[in-house]
Amino acid sequence: MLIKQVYIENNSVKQDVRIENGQFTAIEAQIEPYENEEVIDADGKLLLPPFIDSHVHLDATLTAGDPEWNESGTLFDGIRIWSERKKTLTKQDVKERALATLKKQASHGIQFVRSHVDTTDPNFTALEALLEVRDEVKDFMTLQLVAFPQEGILSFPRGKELLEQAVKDGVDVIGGIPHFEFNRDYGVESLRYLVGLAEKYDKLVDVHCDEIDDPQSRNLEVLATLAYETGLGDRITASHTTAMGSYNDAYTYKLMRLLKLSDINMVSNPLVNIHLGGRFDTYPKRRGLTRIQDLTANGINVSFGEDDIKDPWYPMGDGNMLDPVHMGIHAEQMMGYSQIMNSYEFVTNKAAKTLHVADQYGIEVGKAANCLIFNAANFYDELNERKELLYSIHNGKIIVETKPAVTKLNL
Ligand code: 17E
Ligand code: FE2
Repeated sequence: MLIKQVYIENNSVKQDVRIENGQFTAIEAQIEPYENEEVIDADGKLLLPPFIDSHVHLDATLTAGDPEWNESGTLFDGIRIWSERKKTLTKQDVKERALATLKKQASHGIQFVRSHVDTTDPNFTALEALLEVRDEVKDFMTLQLVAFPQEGILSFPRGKELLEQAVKDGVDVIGGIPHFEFNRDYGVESLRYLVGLAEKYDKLVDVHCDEIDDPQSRNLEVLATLAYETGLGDRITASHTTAMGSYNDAYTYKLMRLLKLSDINMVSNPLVNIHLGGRFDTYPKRRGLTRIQDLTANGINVSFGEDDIKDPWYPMGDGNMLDPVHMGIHAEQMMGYSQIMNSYEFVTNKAAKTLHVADQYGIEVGKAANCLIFNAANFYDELNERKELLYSIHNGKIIVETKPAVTKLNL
């Protein structure tokens, strides 16, 4: 297959891209087609590596309103409502909802997903379902599963045992929720425990860390210290870290040094945290996000997740990574021209680093032919005008194709 005359990642010069046997085999200014080669004429269109959702909860997806709507809009009511819904889970229910969401995500150009799955359920219904789904979708989606102890490791009956069992059952990543543990000591002990498991079983780590508007919530410094001292470094990710939006500047300055030393990855979920954050404030009201701009300026890897798609925490969501990017650059005031232009990085290359798929990822000769072609010339236009995803190509195969609709104006 030959893709003609695309702008690769906002480059100002058009190039041709050849795909053979599922790999990129040539990227040059002009390539002549072979006889009978399939040619995609994409003159002046944007070519990007595929979208990655760094953080979503596929076990809860598409359950909004069941058994009740989250009217307060707090994280805590979300956890309470989910805890009720969890009692009625069946494997088929989880599989159907997760598959529907993954197909929706694929239709918007996502090819890699990291999903948390609640393991504070002694039946492991959602875990068993998602382990099967991971296998069933592998031809169009790389799905990583995080064992996520939603109700705590030390604060939930047999929490430690359940987490280790989930790891043995085959998750890819180990999670935690230190700010939700009963007390600070439990928070610290939970982090030591889960990082110990990651060393023992050779797994990645992704912790829901300090997702609360409380400047005293300081588990991130503990997790980063563990990342540094164990040498696990960028195998560890801190998700949410919204308390950082409430930390004072002196403390944050000191923390930044440790974050850099530790090489930890960070994930922000702008849609969900702008919605859940600041709920206990009247006015002034906090935005409830981590310091995306500061972290990025300090060279720390930050990627974005959608977090929720119609569930007890967030009633919206369509599986489209342009939504968190759009919200993120608004809420964090990252609207300089080059910031907008480069904002695709939060859901592509930076996310590939977080998921540890960077070696199989990117528009380079010799790599798997995974890419997206948009009906726009650059990412600024794409994000602003939401042009069609013309093609999503996965391992050299077209898995999504859109014919632009024609709108007629009778003015
Ligand atoms: N659970 C949690 O602790 N925090 C979240 N943002 C979601 C689930 C979606
Ligand atoms: Fe989350």
